[in-house]
Amino acid sequence: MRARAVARANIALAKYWGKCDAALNLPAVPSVSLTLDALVTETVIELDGGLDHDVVTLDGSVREGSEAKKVIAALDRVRAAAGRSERARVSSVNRFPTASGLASSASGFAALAAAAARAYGLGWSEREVSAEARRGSASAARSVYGGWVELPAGVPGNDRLAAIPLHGPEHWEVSLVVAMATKAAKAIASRDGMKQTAETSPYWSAWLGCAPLYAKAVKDALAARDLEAVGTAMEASTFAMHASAWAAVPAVRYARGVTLELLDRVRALRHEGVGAWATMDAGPHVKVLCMAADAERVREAVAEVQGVVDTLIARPGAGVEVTEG
Ligand code: 2P0
Repeated sequence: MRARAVARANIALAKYWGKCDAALNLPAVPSVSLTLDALVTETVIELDGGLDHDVVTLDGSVREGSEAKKVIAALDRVRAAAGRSERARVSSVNRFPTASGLASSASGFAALAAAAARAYGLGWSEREVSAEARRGSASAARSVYGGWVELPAGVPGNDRLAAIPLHGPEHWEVSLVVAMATKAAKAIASRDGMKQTAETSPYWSAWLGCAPLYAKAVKDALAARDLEAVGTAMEASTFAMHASAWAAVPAVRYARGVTLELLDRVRALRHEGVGAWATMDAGPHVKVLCMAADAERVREAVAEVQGVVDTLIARPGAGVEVTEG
């Protein structure tokens, strides 16, 4: 059996940061995201009864040890659900338009869950694929669906948590302009950064208190297609997440000088009359939400900020697509 899946990255408008159950990888707070068209992972899985271990290839090179561990753990869960034991060859390629240092775990684990479920003959619904993707990486649960997606907070011990599609990609003509601040790998993995925040930051409980309010504000404003209200809640969620991380001991800080310059430029764009709002994830890049009609102007403005190494314009994208053979 051979299956191929294509999935796209997503960016959170209301941020996920921290877990309520690390063993089951359940998020402590709800998050709301937009799946993007521009950042694609393609994964092919082929079962091979002659193999005595899984062979994992990422971007053309075979990965072993810790790099393959989370992929093999996902295959083990799918095999257990299917009552099967054959090992597999997994080959995954990130078709990102640039060597951007942008996160690929969301698209990667969404494509892996969908391809593995199909290859092992499970007739899983999107909801079941999303729950499995969440075990690999919580943000991956959201990439199973296209467009605007919510991942509710988890309940400790409940492994069925999956993302919920809110609106399809056609809901709203927006763009997300990505300004890349470096092409280097991130300094602190998000999994480690959120753990350190939960364990040491005095602002952790404040984050747990405000994150659900921002997620609700984003959802309500999305339904009304109110860009200013979405952008305002998105920035509030972003800065609260990063503030909780900065206050960890030692600090978890992803922003660099260029990141702050970009935030200033986005605020200046608003003073110039362009509706543009910024978000950042577990890295120094800045992503700017704006109407599609303003995307090129926003891209030109952020590209001029000193230290920006590349830019791209992403649009709302589709959910996971899986084919056999
Ligand atoms: C998000 N991030 O909501 C947030 C905002 C980064 C900052 O989801 O531990 O790679 O694998 O569940 O999904 C990054 O965290 O973490 C992330 P795990 P994941 O998009």
